[in-house]
Amino acid sequence: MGNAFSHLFPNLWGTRFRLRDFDTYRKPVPKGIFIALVGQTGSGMSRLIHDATGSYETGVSPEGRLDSDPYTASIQDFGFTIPGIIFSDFPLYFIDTPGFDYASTNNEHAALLNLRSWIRMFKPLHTKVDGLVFMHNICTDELPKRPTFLPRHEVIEDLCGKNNWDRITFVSSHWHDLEPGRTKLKESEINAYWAWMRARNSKMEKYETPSSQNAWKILKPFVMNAQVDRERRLKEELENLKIHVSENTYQQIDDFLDRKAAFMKEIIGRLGEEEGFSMIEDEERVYKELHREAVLLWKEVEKELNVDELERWLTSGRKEADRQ
Ligand SMILES: Nc1nc2c(ncn2[C@@H]2O[C@H](COP(=O)(O)OP(=O)(O)OP(=O)(O)O)[C@@H](O)[C@H]2O)c(=O)[nH]1
Ligand SMILES: [Mg+2]
Repeated sequence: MGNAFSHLFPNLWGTRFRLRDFDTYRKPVPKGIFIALVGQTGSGMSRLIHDATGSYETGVSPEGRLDSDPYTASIQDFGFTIPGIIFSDFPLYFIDTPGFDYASTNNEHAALLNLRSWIRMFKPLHTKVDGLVFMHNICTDELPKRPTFLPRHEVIEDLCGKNNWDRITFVSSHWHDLEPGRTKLKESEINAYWAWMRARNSKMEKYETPSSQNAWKILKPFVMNAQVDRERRLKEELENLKIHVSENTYQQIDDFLDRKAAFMKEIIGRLGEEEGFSMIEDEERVYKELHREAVLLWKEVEKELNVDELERWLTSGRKEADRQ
């Protein structure tokens, strides 16, 4: 399956950053959709990314490797888009983190702190994750030894935004390796560990058998919610623009936003389903048409905003400086 998928999803790329690349990296224009994963070593964080994207580049640890050092050595992100869709329309990043071993200084709380530092350092200011997967290998016996998970409020708020507990999902894996008859026990262990989070609308999911379909079942709600958030932000920007453009242009953009959002949601809804990763002919046609329409609309907006002189005035200094 893996190899076949690699053909289908060529659009995955990884990034490692050195501090001197920092400034160039802080400027990416499209706001991303970020899904981060934390968990115990070997719980299957990298594997989940691999299953969703169909790429081995995510560095999944070899089958059968047990609890030694984390296979993923440093926090790393992977940009992924759907073939045929431009990245700014589906700017998804997976953030893979090294697993912890539940030692006193290397546990779930430390992993969240490290993730927060990494995002502060390498992502645009105020970046929040749209999804945080808390991965756990159900075959280990760690949970009963742990107190109920009670995160530090300010860390979660920095990572996910205020009161966004529903952006965090507890995902249990390796169910197919569990000895028969232990399911109920394991479920009650999870319920106890995640009780405080559950009371705040955080979900729990089982990653039953690793597959693209099951991976997306878990990830899709994050992406869908991120898309809905994005629509809200776009409408807000449009409202700000309203008094500066004609009623006709405003209406056209409003209508365009609705149509493009509906299109994106349909595409996202198919992720992980059979043939869900390539656009069908009809979709390709609609997507190209939307793109064409957008370019024309934007030209109209620029014309109506009438900022030619201002643009020249404000950018000429910069251009002079660039030349020197
Ligand atoms: N996700 C997942 N992985 C499984 C399952 N069953 C077996 N695996 C294997 O478990 C291993 C998990 O490895 P990784 O995903 O690399 O581990 P990790 O969570 O990224 O942890 P690190 O080693 O700290 O990077 C892989 O060899 C998987 O193939 C399962 O049900 N779910
Ligand atoms: Mg890993």
